[in-house]
Amino acid sequence: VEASIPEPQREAWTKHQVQGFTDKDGFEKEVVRHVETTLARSLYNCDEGAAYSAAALAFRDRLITNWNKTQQRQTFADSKRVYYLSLEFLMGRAMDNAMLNLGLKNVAKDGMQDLGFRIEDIIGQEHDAALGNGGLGRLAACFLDSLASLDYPAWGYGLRYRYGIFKQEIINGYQVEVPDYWLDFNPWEFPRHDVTVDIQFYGNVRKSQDENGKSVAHWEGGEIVTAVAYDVPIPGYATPSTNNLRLWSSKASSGEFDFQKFNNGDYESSVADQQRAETISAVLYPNDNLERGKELRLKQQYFWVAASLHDIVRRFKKSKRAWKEFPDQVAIQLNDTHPTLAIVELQRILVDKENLEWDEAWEIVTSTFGYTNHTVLPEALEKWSVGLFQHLLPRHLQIIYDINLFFLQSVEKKFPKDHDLLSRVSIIEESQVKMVRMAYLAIIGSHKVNGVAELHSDLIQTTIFRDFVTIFGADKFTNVTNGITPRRWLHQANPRLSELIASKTGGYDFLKDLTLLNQIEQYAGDKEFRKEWAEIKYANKVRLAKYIKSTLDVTVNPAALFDVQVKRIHEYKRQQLNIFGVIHRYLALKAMSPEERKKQLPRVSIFGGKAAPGYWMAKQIIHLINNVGAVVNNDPDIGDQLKVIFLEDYNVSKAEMIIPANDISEHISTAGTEASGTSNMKFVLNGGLIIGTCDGANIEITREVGQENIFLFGTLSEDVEDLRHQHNYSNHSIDSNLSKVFEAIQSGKFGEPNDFGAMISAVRDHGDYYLVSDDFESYLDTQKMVDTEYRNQDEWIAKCIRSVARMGFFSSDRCINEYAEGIWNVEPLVVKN
Ligand code: Z57
Repeated sequence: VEASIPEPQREAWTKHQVQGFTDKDGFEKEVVRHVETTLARSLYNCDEGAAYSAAALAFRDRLITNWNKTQQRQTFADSKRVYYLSLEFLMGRAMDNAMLNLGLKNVAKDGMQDLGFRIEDIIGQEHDAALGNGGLGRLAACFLDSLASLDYPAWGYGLRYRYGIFKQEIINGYQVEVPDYWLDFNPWEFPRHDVTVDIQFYGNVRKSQDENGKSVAHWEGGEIVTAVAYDVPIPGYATPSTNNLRLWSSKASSGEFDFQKFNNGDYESSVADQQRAETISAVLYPNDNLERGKELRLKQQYFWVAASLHDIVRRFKKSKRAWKEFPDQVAIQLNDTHPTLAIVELQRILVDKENLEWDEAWEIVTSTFGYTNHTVLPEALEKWSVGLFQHLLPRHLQIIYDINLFFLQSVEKKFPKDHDLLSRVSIIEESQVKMVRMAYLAIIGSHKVNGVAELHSDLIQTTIFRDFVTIFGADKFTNVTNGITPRRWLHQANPRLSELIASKTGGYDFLKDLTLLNQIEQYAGDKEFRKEWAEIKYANKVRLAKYIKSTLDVTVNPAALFDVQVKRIHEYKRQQLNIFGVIHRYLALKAMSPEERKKQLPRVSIFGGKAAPGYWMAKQIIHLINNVGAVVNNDPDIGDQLKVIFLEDYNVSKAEMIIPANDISEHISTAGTEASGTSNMKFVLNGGLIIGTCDGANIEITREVGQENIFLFGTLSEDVEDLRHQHNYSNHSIDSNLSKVFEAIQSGKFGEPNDFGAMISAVRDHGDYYLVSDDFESYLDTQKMVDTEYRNQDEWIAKCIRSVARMGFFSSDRCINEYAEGIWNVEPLVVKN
C-alpha cells in the first residue's frame, strides 16, 4: 500500500499519533477544549446544547482513531468486503451508543458530572438521525452494529437526506407533518469533499463498432450531478473495529453550474440549476410498504447506486486483480429492490467501460449480488414504467432488455413452449403501460434471494416468486430470520435490566453472545430475582408515565397493565383492530356497576406511529385513536381503569424509552402480511409478553419462548385467501360485539361519525380485506386471558424471565453470521488495539 508520506518523515507521524482519551480526566480535557476552541464558548455560556456538542466531538475524535486503524487494517489485508446498500438507515442517536460500545459511558457520566451536567440530559440533546421509515431502515442500522461488533469488513452505502422522516405533530387529533431538518449540527459525519463521483442522467445512446467489429454503446449528453461522500463511523461493541457508513449528498457538478449562464448575467437560473441538483438528496420518501413511482425517487436510486458502485469498483481496481476475482473481493447485499439498478450498473461498467464480454460480465454480476425481500404486499413491489426508464436511463433500459432476452431464452430452453410462463416471469410486464418489475430483475441478477422470517420466506417461494423457484431451483432461495442488536435494545434502552442479567451470568458477555441469556432461566422461580425484575419493570413504567404526564397531561397509573402498539400505521398492521377492542372494553366498563368496574384490571393502551402523509385511511385511524382517548381519559366513571394514549412522533429514541415499559405489546397483523416484524423481538427482550397473530417472526418467537409464554390468536395464513373470497361472494356477517363498537362510533360518541364511515365500511361493506371481523372475537377472548394471567404477578414475571432467557436467537449477530456464511462468504478481520 502506498503512503503519501515518505519513510524518513513517518517517524514524526508515529510519535504524534492521536491516541484518544481513555479516562475521566482525558475526557474532561477534550470536552473543555472543544467548548473553548471548536465551539468558541466558555464556562460562562455553556448550556446543555453546547455541553452535548463538546462531548459528541470528544467521542467523535475517539471513534475516528479506531476508524483509521480499521480502515488501514482492511486495506492491508485486502480481504473480501461486504457492501450493504440501503436507501434507509434509521440510526437514532449516536452518542449513547458510542459511549457504550467503547466502554466509556461511566467515564463520560462522571466527567460530565464534574463539569456540571447530568449525562441523561446531555444524551437527550441529540437529534435522532432518522433516515428511514420503519422496520427496513432500523434493520439496516442493527446490521451495521452487528457487522462492526463481529469485526466484519463491511460498508454501508446510503443517501444523506437533508430531511429525514417528518416530525409528527398531533393537532386536534389529526397528524400534521413537520419537516425534519437535522443537519444544523451533526458531529457524527465527516464530509469528504475530495471523494466525489459525477452521475449522468437522461441523454441518449450511440452505438459504434470497435476495431474487432464488436458493437460498443456510448451514453452521451444529458445532465451531470455530483455525488459527495459523507462518512459516518460505526463503532463495534467491545472491539476497536469501526466500520464506515458512506452517505452520498448531491450537488451541481462544477461543470454543470453553468458558468456560461453566470457570466451572461443569468445568475438566477444558474442558482436554480444548483438547487435542482441538490433536490436529489433533499428528502426521504415517507412511505413504508408503499411505492408510488415518482421520477425523483428513481433518480435518487440511480444517483446512490451509481456513486456507490463507482466507489466499490475504484477500491477493487486498486488491488490490480483480474475482473473474474471481483466476486471474491466484493459481496453486495440489496436491501429490498430499491438498489436493484446496481445490477444493471455493474453490468454496464463491465461491458461498456471495461470491455468485458457480456457472459463473462454477467457471471461476475450474478456472483456478486444478494437480494433480500421484505414484503409480499403488492402495493409495495416496485415497478417503473418503461417510458420513464427510457427518458432517465436510456442505456440501462437497453441492458435490462438484454438481460431479459437472455433470461427468457434460457427459460424457453428449459421449458419449451410454455408461453404463459415466459410472460409471467418476464422483467417487462406487458400491461397497458409497460413496466419494469424490479423484484424479478433483482432475482435474476443475484445468486441468493432471502426472506426475513420463516413464514415469509416460505410465502415468497410459494406465491410471488414461485415460477423463479421452478426455474432456478430451491437452493437459490433461503431464509434469514431478522434480528436486533442487544446493545441498543437491551443494554442502552434498559440499563438496569442489562445489569441484573450481568449480575447472574458473570458479566456482559451475553451482549456478544445472546444465547448466554439462557442462564437466567434458572432464576424464574427465585423470589429475590423476581422482585428485582419487577422493580426494574415498575421503574421503567414510572419513567414512561412521567413522560405521558409531561407531554399529554394525562395521569396514568404505573401499576396498570401497559399494553403497547407502536409501529408505522398501516391497515395490514391493524391498529384499527386494537382501537375497536379498546372501544369494546370501554363500553363493557360503562355497562358495569361501579363495584364491578373496580374489580377489573386497570389497563393503559398506548399507541404510537406515523402514517404516510398520503395514506388517508392510516390518518383516520390515528384520528379515531385520539378521539377515543379524549372521551375515555376524561370519563369520570372510568378513572384509572382505562386510559388511551397516543404518543406523538414515535421514533428510535422514543422507542428506547417506551419498549422497556411494556407489559404486553401488540403484533396483530393479518396473517401472511408482516414479513417479519422486529419490534416484537425488542418488546420480549425487554421483559414483556406478546399478543399476536401467527405472522412473521411471531411464529419463531413462539417456537423459542414456548406457546405458554405468548398470547396467539386469529386466522392462519393458509386460511386468508378463502376468507377473503367468502367475504366477497357471500353475505359477510359481523358479530354482535363488533357491531356494537360500530354503533357506538356511528352514534357520535367519538366525534363526527362521518369521519370514520370509510373505516367501518371497509370492514362491513367492502370485503374486509384485512380480516378484522374474522379475528375480532378471538382477539377479545385473548385479551381477557391477558387480564386474568396478569393478576398472577408471580407467574407473569416468571413467564417474562423465561421468555427473555430464550430470546438469544433474535440477536442481529446471529442473523449477520448467517448472511456472512450462507450468502456473502466473508470472514471477520480482527483489528488490534
Ligand atoms: C419496511 O419497513 C418493511 C418492508 C418493506 O418492503 C418496506 Br418498503 C419497508 C419491513 C417489513 O414490513 C417488516 O415486516 C420487516 O420486519 C422489516 O421490513 C425488516 O425486514
